[in-house]
Amino acid sequence: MVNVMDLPEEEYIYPGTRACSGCGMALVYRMALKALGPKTIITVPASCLTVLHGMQGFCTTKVSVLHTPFATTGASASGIVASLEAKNLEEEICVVAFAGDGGTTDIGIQSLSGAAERGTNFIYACYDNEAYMNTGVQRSGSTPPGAFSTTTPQGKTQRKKDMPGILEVHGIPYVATTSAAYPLDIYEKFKKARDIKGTRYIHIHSPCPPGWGYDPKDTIKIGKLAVQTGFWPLYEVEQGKFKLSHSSMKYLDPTKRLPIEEYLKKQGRFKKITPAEIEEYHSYISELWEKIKKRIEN
Ligand SMILES: Cc1ncc(C[n+]2csc(CCOP(=O)(O)OP(=O)(O)O)c2C)c(N)n1
Ligand code: SF4
Ligand SMILES: [Mg+2]
Repeated sequence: MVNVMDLPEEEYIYPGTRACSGCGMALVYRMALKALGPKTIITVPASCLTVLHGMQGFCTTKVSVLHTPFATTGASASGIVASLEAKNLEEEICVVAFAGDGGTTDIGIQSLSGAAERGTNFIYACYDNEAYMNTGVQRSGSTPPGAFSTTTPQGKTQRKKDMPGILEVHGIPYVATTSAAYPLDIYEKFKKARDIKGTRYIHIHSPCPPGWGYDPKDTIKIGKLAVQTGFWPLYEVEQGKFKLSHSSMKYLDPTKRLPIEEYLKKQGRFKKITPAEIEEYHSYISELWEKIKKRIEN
């Protein structure tokens, strides 16, 4: 297991980005780049991450970044990989697509699926702040039930799309979930993914203070609660083999999980959640962990 002393001192994001204070995504990106290192090319669709990079003429990162139209993240990564292959640089330089949940679960899903089906040699990272945040909080396929957004003023009624599960059935060599609240877990998973060939997919739960309605100082607390309540399990699927990550292991035991209410009541976006919706969370979490238990036993 990685410890804090293993982290490289080198930073690949310059200080003073345009992300909000307490942004989970900014922390995720910083840790991911530490693991990926300088020989990396990133492609990013429209999102808060585009904004983090700055206005035209500036770039807050030390690695090359391509800004691509919303639907084309997987396709643009495929193009970069093809050009590196033509120059025999594909072993040396790692291509990484970094997109939000809207750009992944809805708008970019077809080009991502195409790239995964072709086995394109790249990492696709989805930072999941559970809505279209950059345009003012609209619901996405990844918004959880009961959450307020400007397009679900009474709370979303559908479940969150299981994007890691969708990528898993593409038969790719590596799928993982992680969280902004577990920086070492992020580092470890990106580092591992860098050394695997083929399409690798990492889905990262990324709390967002203005979009979720909590104080910026509480980003880590909120992110941890998602894991501690069992709502967001951390795991890897390597060559089809499921492995629960260390930080989620103890939540196999339901008595160790914190009540989901602890997570929901700390966020303004769940202000109007009903008792029936909370009950639905209880069923969702039990079903999720029953499936995890079965996968571990098999
Ligand atoms: C084709 C297209 N449609 C809509 C937009 C407007 N737009 C820019 S960023 C964004 C939200 C992206 O949401 P997500 O992918 O979840 O990333 P986040 O902003 O949450 O980081 C939208 C709708 C756009 N740039 N291009
Ligand atoms: S709106 Fe949310 S995701 Fe976007 S920069 Fe601000 S904190 Fe980060
Ligand atoms: Mg989003």
